[in-house]
Amino acid sequence: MGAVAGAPDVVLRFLQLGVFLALGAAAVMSPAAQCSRVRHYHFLIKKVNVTRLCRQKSILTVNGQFPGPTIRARTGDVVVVNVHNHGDKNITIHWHGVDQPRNPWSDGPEYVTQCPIQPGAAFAYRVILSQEEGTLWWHAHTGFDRATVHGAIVILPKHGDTFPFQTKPPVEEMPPIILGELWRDDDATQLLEDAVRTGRDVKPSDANTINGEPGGLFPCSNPGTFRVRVERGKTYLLRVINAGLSNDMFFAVAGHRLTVVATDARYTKPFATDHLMVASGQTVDALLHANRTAGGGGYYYMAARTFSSDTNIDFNNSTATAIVEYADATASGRLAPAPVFPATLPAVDDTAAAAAYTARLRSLASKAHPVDVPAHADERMFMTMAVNLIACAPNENCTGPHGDHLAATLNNVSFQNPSAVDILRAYYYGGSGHGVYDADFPDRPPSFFNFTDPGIPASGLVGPFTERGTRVKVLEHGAAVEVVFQDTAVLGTESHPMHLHGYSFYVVGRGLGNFDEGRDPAGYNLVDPPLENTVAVPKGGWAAIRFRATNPGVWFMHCHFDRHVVWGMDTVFIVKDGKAPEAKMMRPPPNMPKC
Ligand SMILES: *[C@@H]1O[C@H](CO)[C@@H](O)[C@H](O)[C@H]1NC(C)=O
Ligand SMILES: *[C@@H]1O[C@H](CO)[C@@H](O)[C@H](O)[C@H]1NC(C)=O
Ligand SMILES: *[C@@H]1O[C@H](CO)[C@@H](O)[C@H](O)[C@H]1NC(C)=O
Ligand SMILES: *[C@@H]1O[C@H](CO)[C@@H](O)[C@H](O)[C@H]1NC(C)=O
Ligand SMILES: *[C@@H]1O[C@H](CO)[C@@H](O)[C@H](O)[C@H]1NC(C)=O
Ligand SMILES: *[C@@H]1O[C@H](CO)[C@@H](O)[C@H](O)[C@H]1NC(C)=O
Ligand SMILES: *[C@@H]1O[C@H](CO)[C@@H](O)[C@H](O)[C@H]1NC(C)=O
Ligand SMILES: *[C@@H]1O[C@H](CO)[C@@H](O)[C@H](O)[C@H]1NC(C)=O
Ligand SMILES: [Cu+2]
Repeated sequence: MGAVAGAPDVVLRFLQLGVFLALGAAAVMSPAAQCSRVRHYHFLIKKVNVTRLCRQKSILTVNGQFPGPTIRARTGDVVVVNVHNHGDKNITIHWHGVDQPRNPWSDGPEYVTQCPIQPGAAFAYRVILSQEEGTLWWHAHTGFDRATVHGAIVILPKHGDTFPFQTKPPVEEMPPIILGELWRDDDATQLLEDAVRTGRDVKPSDANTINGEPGGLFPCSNPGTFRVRVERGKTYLLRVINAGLSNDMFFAVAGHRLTVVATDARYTKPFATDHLMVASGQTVDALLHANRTAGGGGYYYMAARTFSSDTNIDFNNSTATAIVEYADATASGRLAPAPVFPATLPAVDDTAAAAAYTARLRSLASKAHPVDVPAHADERMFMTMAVNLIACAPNENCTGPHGDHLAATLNNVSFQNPSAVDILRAYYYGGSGHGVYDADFPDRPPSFFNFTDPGIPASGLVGPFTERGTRVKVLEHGAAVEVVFQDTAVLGTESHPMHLHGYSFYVVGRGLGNFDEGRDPAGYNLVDPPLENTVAVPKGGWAAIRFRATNPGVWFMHCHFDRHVVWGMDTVFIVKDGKAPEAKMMRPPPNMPKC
């Protein structure tokens, strides 16, 4: 098979949707299952040259495509992706937001669930779609490789099922809209490696992108700038993915309100909004009703700009654009008028616009379909998040703040990846970890202070220094788990998008300042909280999540800003097997990459 390998997304982008719903190309009927299918894809990791921002550069891609190929499937399908590494470095792929029931073997984070696929080697991932429906994505889970190694996963309802939202006429699909970041001159992977070695911050990207292109507000914008043609009177389903490495992003379409219907591949109660705020790692499904009347030329920008929770942190203050073009627009080519820019796109530092959007996300709960949010928690964890320092060793040259190494922590532990063997293998074969990890990740921070007081760094009472460790948290099978993430001001407050592998979780509460254990739980939403895989914890605030630990395995949890990942704002949950055979981890596939 591998029909999709060659499917030129670039061409498909300009086609209307009938084609997109034609799932046949890559599908193979499994003899065992009538309703769900096994679909096969081939991913060839290779370098290609592209031109962006007036420069030619070599980038790592899947199948030579940037963004990479879209995986299309239906709820309940299994997608087998054969990854062949024809690049010149180690790589792994993660299926972001796919719960992978009982199957951590195919989850992807390097040295957490697998050893990387080395140059010349291959690995077949089994991506098991269970409850997910809507939009997810896949990306490299090694260093900064996901800057260019990423693509969409579109999960349609099962055959015969319909979307829970109704539109008249029926909704039309649009190609996925992937927000990303671009470095003009630098190799993103090299940038990160240099930053990690020297301890300094990573240079910010030179542009945000929509489907790999900065768009018309930049010099040398490519003819490849993403354009989508719409027909008046039709309603389109936009699938927006934030693949950015360090940016949360606002998104809006000029002249059109959007109706949000899902986030992180879980449906939401529909709501109309002038802008989205998509945190790094998150996805949003939204409807666009193409109802602009003639006049205005028929060209509208869709635009993405950074939402910066702390403008003291360096970022590129510019806006990526793509174009929505009405089929009956009055002129075309050189005569086409400049597209209208979305006046509703919030300013980069508009924290209120970000919070107002996020507060409206609610899952589809009703009497007939109550959500299964745990009413009580068996395990309660309170996790402080901080950017810290690690002292420079005598034999190192550190160019981070004060001549030390930048680091980041959860509960003052700066997570260190093992490098000789992965945690999953050590757990599965070794039981107690064989010295690869320690099962003592703390449930609480070592000290309590006024976490969000901006005076902390200067106070001298709380130092910025921390230590590394490979410390994991072991959970009993079936435990109801609550985690409260608390931002701190140790080296400055900032919003952090926290992502959990292996699970979606309910976001039951959020607030500004310090979490109050006595007062805040009373305000939790246990009725219709949104089900997400990535939660944007507000700058100088907290967010509370709940989930039931029914998926056995080894699951990474980390900030989705990639430099924070390598600095250590991570931990791992090991969820034990249950008693029943169907509550136990699957056996490893025979072809796991070796270290
Ligand atoms: C990319 O460009 C470089 C320099 O122009 C060239 O040496 C190399 O062969 C090109 N690579 C590919 C894959 O075309
Ligand atoms: C963004 O980065 C580009 C490339 O470095 C630079 O030319 C531009 O001035 C920057 N724009 C802003 C608004 O920061
Ligand atoms: C277009 O549709 C939106 C709802 O999606 C509605 O709010 C708006 O008033 C409509 N505009 C026109 C010009 O009909
Ligand atoms: C970003 O750019 C806009 C427009 O040039 C400007 O008004 C705004 O002050 C800038 N914000 C920051 C934080 O640099
Ligand atoms: C540190 O810097 C000095 C001077 O630039 C250089 O000679 C030395 O090799 C560097 N050491 C390391 C470990 O990079
Ligand atoms: C914590 O710090 C904030 C900001 O400085 C301050 O407003 C608040 O009163 C402090 N809380 C306590 C309990 O000291
Ligand atoms: C974090 O750990 C380091 C090293 O053990 C310690 O010196 C520091 O005081 C701790 N910081 C906090 C905020 O607890
Ligand atoms: C690639 O992976 C192998 C196996 O884990 C490891 O030994 C090697 O050091 C890695 N290479 C790099 C450049 O990290
Ligand atoms: Cu972070």
